Amino acid sequence: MREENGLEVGLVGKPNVGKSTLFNALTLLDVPMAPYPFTTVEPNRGIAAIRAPCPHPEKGTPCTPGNAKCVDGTRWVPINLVDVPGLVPGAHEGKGLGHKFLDDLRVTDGFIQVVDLSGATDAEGQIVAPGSQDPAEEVQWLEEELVAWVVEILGRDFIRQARSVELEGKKVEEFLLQRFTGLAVTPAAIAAALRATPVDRARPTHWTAAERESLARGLLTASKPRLVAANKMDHATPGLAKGLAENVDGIPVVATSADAELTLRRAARAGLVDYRPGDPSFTVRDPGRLSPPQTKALDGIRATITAWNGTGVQNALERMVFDRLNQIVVYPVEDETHWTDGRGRVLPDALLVPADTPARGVAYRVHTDLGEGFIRAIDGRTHRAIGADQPLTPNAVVRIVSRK
Ligand SMILES: Nc1nc2c(ncn2[C@@H]2O[C@H](COP(=O)(O)OP(=O)(O)O)[C@@H](O)[C@H]2O)c(=O)[nH]1
Ligand SMILES: [Mg+2]
Repeated sequence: MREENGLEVGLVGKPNVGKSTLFNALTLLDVPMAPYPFTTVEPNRGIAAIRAPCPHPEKGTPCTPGNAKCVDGTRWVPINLVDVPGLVPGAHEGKGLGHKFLDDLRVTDGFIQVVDLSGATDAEGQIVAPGSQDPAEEVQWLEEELVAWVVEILGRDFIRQARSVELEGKKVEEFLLQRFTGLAVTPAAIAAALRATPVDRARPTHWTAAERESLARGLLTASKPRLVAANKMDHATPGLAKGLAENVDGIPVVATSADAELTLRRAARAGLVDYRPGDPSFTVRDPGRLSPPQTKALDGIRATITAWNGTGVQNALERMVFDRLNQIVVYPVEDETHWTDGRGRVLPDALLVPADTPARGVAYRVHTDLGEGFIRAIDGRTHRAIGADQPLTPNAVVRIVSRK
């Protein structure tokens, strides 16, 4: 079940921090959850959604969504989410679910690292005294695992390969791109890594171990954007939240309660509460229908989300997609006046694309033929032409004019 051409975001972290709970909340799919390590042995894939304002109120006509449903003027745009279990110290050496873990990570566009803000799980996910573990260390520790992994890939048969680069006068960019094809690394990420670590491009055999490590770090930063979900905020140990603050080593942090979000989404589905993901509050429909334990659970959740201004879960996913993966939503149409497709459907598609995608690239995403025959795009609001190389603005309504 993969949304075609869609983004894929991974959920990563040591066992027992709440990855599967977060996954279930964001997808409302049921996968096993239990307070012990490795409940989730197979990676779980599902569809989550991020919110974008729907342009339909500007037209004053209802929309006819295809891929992304519209609720009161908000579109819910699907993305792929994968729950990646198996991170333990030494994962890059095959510990825990080591290589499987790294394999799942390879294809993601970026990931959310879930850490335990209660500080009550050790590196293997065993329950320990609250506050005895520092979640900021988990972030550094994952970074080191990933760097070790990339260094290892870079180092495979390195000297022989590097020598052939030198003999054949091959471009080092090409060499690195080939090396990391499996890692979903783009030429732009390689260029960024090479800017950050100015190695001698003509002589890779001379690269020092420190240079290779620094290159690996740069590649990771550029190709796997990350966000930290500081989970179990409902049981946060005071002080730990401060240690994470707004970011840890430059990686933004969002406090979450996956547990509260899952309960609220389930209660909403059961018709017990009115709650929309991302809302800072909820209302109970009929307090008389709730059992005493339900009332107690919802009271607890209310206290948490009042203190933290929501569960943070939807917000974390959206910051990942919009801020870290730098995506925008655009609405391709065939008729720039009525904002319809060929069958008269209003704003049928909401498309997620990287913000710097030129208009022609957006055309390719709609259909290869549209990209190949691209003449120009037309802005559905201003009716001005948009050139092939011009990026679109967030929430653009756009018609692609094509020869094909
Ligand atoms: N207090 C609290 N517990 C949570 C939260 N999210 C998950 N948990 C609990 O943490 C335990 C491990 O959760 P799970 O999702 O299986 O963790 P995973 O191993 O990382 O997939 C379960 O008992 C969850 O109910 C949360 O936000 N707050
Ligand atoms: Mg799990």
